[in-house]
Amino acid sequence: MPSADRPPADPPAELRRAEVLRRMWLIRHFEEAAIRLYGEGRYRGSTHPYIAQEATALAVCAALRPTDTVLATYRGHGAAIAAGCDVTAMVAELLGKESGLCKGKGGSMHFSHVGDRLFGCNAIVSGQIPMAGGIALATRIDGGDAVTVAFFGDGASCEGVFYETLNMAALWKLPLLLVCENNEYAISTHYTQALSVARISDRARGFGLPGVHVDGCDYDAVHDVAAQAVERARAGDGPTLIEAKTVRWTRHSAVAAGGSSEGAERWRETDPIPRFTKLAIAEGALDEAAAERIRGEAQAEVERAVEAAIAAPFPPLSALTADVFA
Ligand SMILES: Cc1ncc(C[n+]2csc(CCOP(=O)(O)OP(=O)(O)O)c2C)c(N)n1
Repeated sequence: MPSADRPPADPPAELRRAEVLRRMWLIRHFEEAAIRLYGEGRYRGSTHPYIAQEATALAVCAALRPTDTVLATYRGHGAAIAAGCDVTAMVAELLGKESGLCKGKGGSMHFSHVGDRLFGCNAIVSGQIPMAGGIALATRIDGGDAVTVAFFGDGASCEGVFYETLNMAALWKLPLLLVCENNEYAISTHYTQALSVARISDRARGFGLPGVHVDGCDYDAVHDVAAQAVERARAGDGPTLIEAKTVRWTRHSAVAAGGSSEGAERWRETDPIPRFTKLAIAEGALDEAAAERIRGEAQAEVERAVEAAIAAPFPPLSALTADVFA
């Protein structure tokens, strides 16, 4: 058949509007459950919601292949879902259960599942940036074509290892995407109080790599920028710094305050989910009933995961030193 007569090819599942919306709601409802379970005292430590930032991780990960690698922060539940991790195992991990993503030994801030290309979430601010550089270097040395993505915050972009990684990754043209999620605050410090330049993406210029600023709540815009950066990295042309501008959820974590209380609900103005839903409906990909059905199904999936996690056993004492390396 001549190409003009051929029906357009179906986009891959992760790019279809219904599937993207489903994953957005999975992240949103997962985070709501994480906050609730924390409030009920079902796990300790802290939890850092990815609410309001869902579009960024989903759009970046949709530009990747299954063999690529993702690293994220303690605010990493969204990246884990975007990377393909199982929601039931994620809730179990929150609660420290044996069926958890890391057999209950990682908790909210350390989700990791190599089988789903998630090479770890890190509680050390910026810790994953040089790790991602190292993985990208290993790929280069091994002659592979995988791309590594590191998600991190605006605060992390002020740490020394960020600059060291930019320098070496640009010098060696490593297959790396540095995705800075500028949600405006590092706990209580607004980024304008911490940056010597107007935009985090401006910092790329000093290292000789592209720096791109994008609206992190605009799924399609982030996907376009990420797809170009992935192509560049895979072609051997080196890293890209992407600044995805978002607005942080109400506060830094389920525990701590931080940020201005009068601006606490400002994230609702840039919330990517209603925006994406509106777009999908306007395009005719969904109608309102379908969008609501998708939301309800995602919520039900999370609630089933919560019930399973609560009922699941804790690891036995004999597992205490298993998977521990010294
Ligand atoms: C090396 C290090 N310094 C300080 C902290 C304490 N800390 C935890 S989160 C955080 C703020 C980081 O903000 P940002 O990078 O903007 O990410 P966000 O939490 O906004 O996603 C700080 C300072 C830490 N965990 N690690």
